[in-house]
Amino acid sequence: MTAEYKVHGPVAVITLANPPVNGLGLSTRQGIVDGLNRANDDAAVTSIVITGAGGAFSGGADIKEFGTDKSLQEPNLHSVIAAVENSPKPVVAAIHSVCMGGGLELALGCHYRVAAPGCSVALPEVKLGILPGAGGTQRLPRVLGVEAALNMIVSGEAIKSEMIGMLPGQKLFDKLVASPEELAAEALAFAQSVADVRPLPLVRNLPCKHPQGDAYFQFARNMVKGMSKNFPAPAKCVDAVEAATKRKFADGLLFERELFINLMWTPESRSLRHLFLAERAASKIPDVPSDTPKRDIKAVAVIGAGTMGGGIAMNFLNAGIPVKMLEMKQEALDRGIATIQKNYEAQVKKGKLKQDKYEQRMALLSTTLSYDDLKDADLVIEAVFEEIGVKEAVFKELDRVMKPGAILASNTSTLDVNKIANFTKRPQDVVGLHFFSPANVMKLLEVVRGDATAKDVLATVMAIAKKIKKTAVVSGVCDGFIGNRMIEQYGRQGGFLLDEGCTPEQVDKAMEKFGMAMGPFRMGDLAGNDIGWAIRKRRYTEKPDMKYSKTADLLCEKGRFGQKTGAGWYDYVPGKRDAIPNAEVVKMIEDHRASLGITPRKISDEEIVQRLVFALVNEAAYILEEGIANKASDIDVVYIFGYGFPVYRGGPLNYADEVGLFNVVQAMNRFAKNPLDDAAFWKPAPLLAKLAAEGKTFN
Ligand code: 3H9
Repeated sequence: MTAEYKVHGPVAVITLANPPVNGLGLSTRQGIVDGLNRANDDAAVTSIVITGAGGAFSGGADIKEFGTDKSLQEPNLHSVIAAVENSPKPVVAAIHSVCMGGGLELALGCHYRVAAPGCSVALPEVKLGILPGAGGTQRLPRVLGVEAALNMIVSGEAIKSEMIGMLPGQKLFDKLVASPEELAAEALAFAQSVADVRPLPLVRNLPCKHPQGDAYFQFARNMVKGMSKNFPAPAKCVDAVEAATKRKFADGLLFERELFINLMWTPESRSLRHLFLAERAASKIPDVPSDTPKRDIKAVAVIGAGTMGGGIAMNFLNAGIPVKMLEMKQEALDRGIATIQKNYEAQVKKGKLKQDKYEQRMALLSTTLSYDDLKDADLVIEAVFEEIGVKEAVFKELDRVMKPGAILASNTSTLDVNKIANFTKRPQDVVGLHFFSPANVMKLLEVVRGDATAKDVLATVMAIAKKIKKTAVVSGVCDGFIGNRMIEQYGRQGGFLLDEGCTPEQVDKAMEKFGMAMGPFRMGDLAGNDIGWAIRKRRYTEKPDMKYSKTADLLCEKGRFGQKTGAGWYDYVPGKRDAIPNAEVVKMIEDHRASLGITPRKISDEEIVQRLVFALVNEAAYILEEGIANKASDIDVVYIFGYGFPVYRGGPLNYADEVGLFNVVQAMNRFAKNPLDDAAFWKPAPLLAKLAAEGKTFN
């Protein structure tokens, strides 16, 4: 049982004890009901307190139980809350730390609520693609007022307990104690003080009205519609809260239940739930236990003050960690510092950063032209030119100067981390930290594990990633690691689509309609088409049989490298990022197509999306099979946080699972028959073929 029962004088205390966040799984729910029964059967008990052990009152329904039989088994959360409401003895929720989702709904079912300050209070279900399904949409408006409650429900954002609930007219908390340490004693005292109150107060009996209901809900609906394209849950939250103002409580509850169940079955909710667990699972490395000792990271050094180096440095400054930046020339350092200042000043201007915080961050930044000055750093990250000879020189210098035990990291996006590690006499201390550009903005960090990388180095960089608010995923060593290795195949398919009849604009629009932040050609223009060109030139000698479209090479031969040259697949106006289609580029593609004797055909958006996404999926299957990624969900995390894959599709492998792997393989077999495509490429990776044949999924 994951709820404890103890009696303190006349008060029974039921303590949820289901770590890490007291999720309301089956055995916890059963524990609450058993505790209530015991307390009500015990003549010596006059009132009951429900609280949570450890660092939470409750994080809500147990997300890991969703979709399993346990989530359906009695007592479900509705029955638990009904048991609380119907308890003949008063039930007091003693709330602290985290009170979210079903946890808050449970508290709202209690007769009284005593809260500690600093507690994060939220109904965050909308972030999982659902809505509060145990009365939250019906009870919260009754204690907070309709508008405040709807804002909380639609945004899912947490508010600190001291900021809500005690304002005039609000009845979320009956008492806010002075400090978390006092909660237990105060809740016991409160419970005794209400022992004789009858009838017991119930939130459901409070009125729920909005003075201009119709106009307000119309306004709310319009707002939500504009902000939540592709996400069905927010609009349903509005419907449910409106029902609270217009229907009897019991009817509103039924309506909420119906909406909750319908949302639970949507692919969007499945994807968001998958992503919630995937993001947390990414930090777990199978052979690196969570209690692996970590090295202390108090000071960081960054080699290179270019866009990447500067962005990397900002992450650490933001987290309060001092950074020393090294460059070869003072002018380069000055330029780097100026860029960092400019970025921070833009944030200050927008009101996102306070002036004093900006000054504190800049005070943590220092510079040097000498490697010897870096020797005391605990972690050094190299962000220099992507050429193995340059990396060799840097790592030999680092090996010479850095103190023993310092972690030496490379920000390489393609080079062999094992080779880089072997430039030093301490390969166990070397790791890849592949930040994505702009490094101060993008959430993804690929942590590249070399053959010799020590486990405590991995544990340390995963922890530091969390500290600088990155989502880290571990990749083995291979060309392009997880993300760029897959994107190469995506780019190849994009090229074939141009040869066969598409324009860059058509492909980009189809992918953007699918939900990608940017289509492949706009993305190429942003990253720089010369990067792909350099890789292809290498491939032409390494893999002469691999088929490529030549259009991207022709584009680069014209010097159209993308946004940085003002021209790529599209034209760009200086200072703006809008992609303007260019007739010459379209003509270049048409001429090339004609030179190959290809008659263009009309290609549907569906085919475009399938070819590009399944290209990612097949390469991902090889990556999994080779052990480059530890698990399928890691690959989904890489694509969501690093490549703008739509969140509501849960990543390429989750999407493939949703489509059905049998259907994916069928489509690939069809594509293989296209003489203008690459039949060898569409041969399903053995893992994909096996899963499809067995009717299984990646995740
Ligand atoms: C709901 O309640 C539905 C009801 O309305 C209706 C039902 C009928 N369940 O984020 P962290 C785990 S829907 C199970 O790294 P933090 C998490 O997986 C639910 N597990 O820590 C991780 O496990 P592990 C509505 C949960 O301190 C560990 O806790 N509730 C749950 O940065 C630490 O998580 C939510 O949506 C859960 N509900 O943040 C709350 N929550 O160590 C979502 C967390 O094995 N949760 N875990 O990887 C959060 O927002 C944050 O996790 C929280 C802690 C603020 C609680």
